[in-house]
Amino acid sequence: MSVPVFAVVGHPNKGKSSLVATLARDPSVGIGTEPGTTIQTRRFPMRVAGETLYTLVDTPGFQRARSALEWMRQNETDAASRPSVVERFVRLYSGEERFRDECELLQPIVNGAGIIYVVDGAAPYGPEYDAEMEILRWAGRPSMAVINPIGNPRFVDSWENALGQFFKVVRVLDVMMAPFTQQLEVLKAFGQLRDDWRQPLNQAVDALIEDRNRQSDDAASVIAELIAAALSCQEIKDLPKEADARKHTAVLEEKYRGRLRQMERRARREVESIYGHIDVERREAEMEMLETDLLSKESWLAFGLKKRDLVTVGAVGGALVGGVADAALLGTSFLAGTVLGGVVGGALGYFSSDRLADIRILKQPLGGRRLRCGPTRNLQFPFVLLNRSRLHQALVAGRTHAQRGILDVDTINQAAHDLVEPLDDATKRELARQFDRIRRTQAGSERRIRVLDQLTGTLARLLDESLL
Ligand SMILES: Nc1nc2c(ncn2[C@@H]2O[C@H](COP(=O)(O)OP(=O)(O)O)[C@@H](O)[C@H]2O)c(=O)[nH]1
Ligand SMILES: [Mg+2]
Repeated sequence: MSVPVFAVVGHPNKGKSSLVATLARDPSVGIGTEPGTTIQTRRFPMRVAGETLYTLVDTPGFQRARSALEWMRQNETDAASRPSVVERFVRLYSGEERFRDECELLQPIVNGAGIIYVVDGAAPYGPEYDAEMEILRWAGRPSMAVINPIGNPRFVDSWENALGQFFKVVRVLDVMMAPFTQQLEVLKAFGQLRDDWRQPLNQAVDALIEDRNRQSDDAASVIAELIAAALSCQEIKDLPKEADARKHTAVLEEKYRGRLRQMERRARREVESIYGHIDVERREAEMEMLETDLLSKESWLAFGLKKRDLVTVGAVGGALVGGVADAALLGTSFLAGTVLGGVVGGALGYFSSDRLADIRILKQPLGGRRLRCGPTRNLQFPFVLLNRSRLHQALVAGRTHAQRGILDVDTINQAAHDLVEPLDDATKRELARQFDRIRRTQAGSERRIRVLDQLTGTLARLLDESLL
């Protein structure tokens, strides 16, 4: 079965390269504000699991469409000969400066590629485009048009009328921002251009959906690991007997937060690479914000969590009570700890704790003392971390490879409502149970692996819901 090949052509600076980057998921496609960024034709195969689903050919824009068409008109004998006139044109002028860009962009079409003609729906239609469309019609290949509304859709209607006369299929697609489902629609439309492309493009759509699901499963697994690691995270400092513990707490706490920050950053990188976004520059409110998040009602509301959820969360199957009992046990008899930060005032402290983690001073068997920061017992913490991760994942999954700017991840300023659905009560309870189990299992243990699997499953479901 032949792999469909499409040449993406049009006027300079209309988003041809952006369309190629989006549909071939390729960040290496050159996109520029200056016309003339694309000088040479280049093929970009869309591969999933090593198999090429289709190939897009990026091309330079038309420069001298009118003179080119004039030459073709002079050399035509009858309508049936038009494709061969275009071929002759390319053969004749290849390597010459005058029609360099025309030859570059027509070559793949002469070689058999289908045509995708890109126009800008924010700029008015004008007769200078007629020559371009006429040449493409002469080439006699299956073709469709894409109207890319760069910034605004003001002229989309008039474009639709004009393009409808030259192209059987016309679609509006914001090539830089197009959501996944719209990309699939356009691929299906490509399939209508030629009978023997229908099946490969339907298969391509299936493969892309499957790949998308795999990506969200992988992202779920990364986020589950992040939450587990963050819940287990602790920072320890051993001190000689005479040392003043209070002098070390600030440093220890900062180290602890630094570790959490690093974990989150690493997980974000991993999620980005799952979606093929490597080396994305990120603007984010990091863990400092996380603590603000923990304290701020706004962030709770933004994520659809309410103060009363703490009670729901805390009441899960006696989980919290169990947790507190453990701590009390460790604190008094086993490690003879005291607590700075005033949280171990009993169970109530845990319900209302706004702190990320506390520092404990533990007596060592051979004299000296051990300072320990974390693991956190804050109940909001895993939820806030989860929602930060969901927001980031949604932004990354929704980012096309034509977008080259900074990825702006800011939990509170973003319209988090729109991107991540609030958790329903059943899911909150399920998550609370799983978080609690994580707190009670050792990293690397069989039980931890089982809980991680369950949490990954819950998260995969959550991420899938936001997929389409
Ligand atoms: N805002 C916005 N900018 C776009 C869109 N498509 C293209 N651009 C910008 O327009 C410029 C030209 O895009 P490019 O894809 O290189 O156009 P080409 O010359 O036709 O290949 C770049 O600065 C793009 O970022 C779009 O859909 N929205
Ligand atoms: Mg280009």
